[in-house]
Order: sequence, then structure tokens, then C-alpha cells
Amino acid sequence: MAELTAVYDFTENDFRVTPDMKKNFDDEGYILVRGLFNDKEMNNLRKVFEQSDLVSQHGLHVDDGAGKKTKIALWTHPGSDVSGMMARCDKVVNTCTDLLDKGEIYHYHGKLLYKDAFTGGAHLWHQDYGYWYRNSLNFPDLITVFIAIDKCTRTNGCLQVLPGSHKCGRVDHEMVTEQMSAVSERVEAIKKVCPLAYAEMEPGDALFFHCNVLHCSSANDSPNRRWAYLIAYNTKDNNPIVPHHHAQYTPIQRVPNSAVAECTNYTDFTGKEFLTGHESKEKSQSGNRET
Ligand SMILES: O=C(O)CCC(=O)C(=O)O
Repeated sequence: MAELTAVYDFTENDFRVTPDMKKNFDDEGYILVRGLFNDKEMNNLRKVFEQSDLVSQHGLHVDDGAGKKTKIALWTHPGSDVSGMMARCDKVVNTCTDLLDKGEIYHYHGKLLYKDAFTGGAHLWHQDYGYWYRNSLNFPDLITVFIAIDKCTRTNGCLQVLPGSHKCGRVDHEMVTEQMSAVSERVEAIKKVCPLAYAEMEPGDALFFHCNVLHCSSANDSPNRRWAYLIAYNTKDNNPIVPHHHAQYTPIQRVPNSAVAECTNYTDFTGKEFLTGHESKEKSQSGNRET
């Protein structure tokens, strides 16, 4: 089984999206940037997720259909805690803007996916646009950055992707227990021409991927936690027709990269607007579950 090949190292002072990175993104649907966030920045982020009441107050558990739960906390706007600074900082926003290349982007939502040791559930094969499409977004002009909080390996349920699958366009999805899943016959057919690759990552690595890339992750049967912070951006020109549980166009209040390490707000989540269990159930009933 392959590993990702479009891999770059973050360089502190001169990092930018190069023509090679852009070509990789267009051809493969992703790039992996090693060390986008350093240890100091990641330790600062961990304080938000580990020492505040974010998980206990806002965490939701979704059945993965195999006896385990996928666990998620999801919010609409970035806010001004450390996770918000990450979502608003230049190195993330510029990279997403340049890779997508569709003009101004805005924060569509952020989420913590906390896959705990032995108990963390699977994410079934899907495209993010497979369900975001149902949020009245006309174009697949969205990008996600997956930031590894813990080491992500095959044994603790790292992301698995089908590079190049974004070129298939949006494929049909259906509800499987409580998750939206791409139709399995089509996934198996696409795997033959877009072979599966594992996104093994170190803490601070960031995977930028297009919203039509097919991806999944397996359950965590290992003794090692696998938490990840995912930030989704939509384009201003693709503002949803119908307001819903993710953000309408809202300009990003940009901050310099230094704001991530300097931020000392770990507990004030003013403005984030968390998805509640009630809203989540409603989405599920309309076939639009966020996982
Ligand atoms: O974190 C994971 O393992 C998968 C997350 C994912 O696929 C998603 O949120 O769309």
C-alpha cells in the first residue's frame, strides 16, 4: 500500500505555494506539508483541546456502524483562541487560497476529531463535497486542512486517500448508520485507477485536500490516541444559497503566523458557535450528517 508522494517541508521565512505544489494539488487533489506547525505551536493548540471544557461541553459521538463511535466537536467561526489563530494565520490561509485558486476564501467550519485509543471509530469512505453539496453549495470550491495533533499511523487510524479521485467529480453518497458514505461499488472501482495511499503524519504536519478527494480512516484499535484538527474553507463566490449550520461568507480576520505561538487564550470560545447534538441529529435525519 502506497504512501502520499506530494510531500513538502515547511520553511519558516519563505514558504509559499510553488508551481509544483499547485500542479500536485490539481493532479492529485492534495499536498502534505511537513512541519507546518512547530512543537511550540502544537503544544499551545493542545492546551485548548486538552485543558478547556471544549470536548466535554461540545463533543458529539456518531455511530460508525461497527460498534465504535467517531467523536467530533465542530464550530462555525474561528474565534480567538489558539485554534482560531491557526485557522486565521497567513501560512494556512495563503496556502489554501493559492492551492484552490478561486479567489477569496472564508472559514466554513473547524472541527476536532478525537479518535481515542482503542475506542475511536472509523470514518467511512466519502468526499466532503458529497455531503456539503446538500448544503446548497453550487461548486466544489472548498478545501480542508487536516492538522495532525498526534502521530497518525496506519495502526491508530490515519487518513486514507485516493489521490486523483477529485477528478471523478462528486459521486453518489448514502447514509450508512449515522454517516454519509460514498457508494461502495463506485469507491472500489475508483480504487483500481486511483490506488489508496496512507497519510501517515507527525504532529504539526498538515494535509491540504480538495473537497472531492475520496478519503476515509479506520477505527483506532491501538493504544495511541489519534486526534486531528480540521479546518474547512469555502470560497466567497460559492457562498451557500441557503444559510445552514456552517458559515455564510464572513471575511477572515487575518493574523500573522506569530499569533499561533503568542496566543494565550485557551478557554474563551466567544463567537465560535458550536454544533449541538440536537442540530446534528436533524442533519442526520436529512441525510447530511457531519462526520
Ligand atoms: O479524521 C478522520 O479520520 C477523518 C475525518 C474526515 O474524513 C472528515 O472529517 O471528513
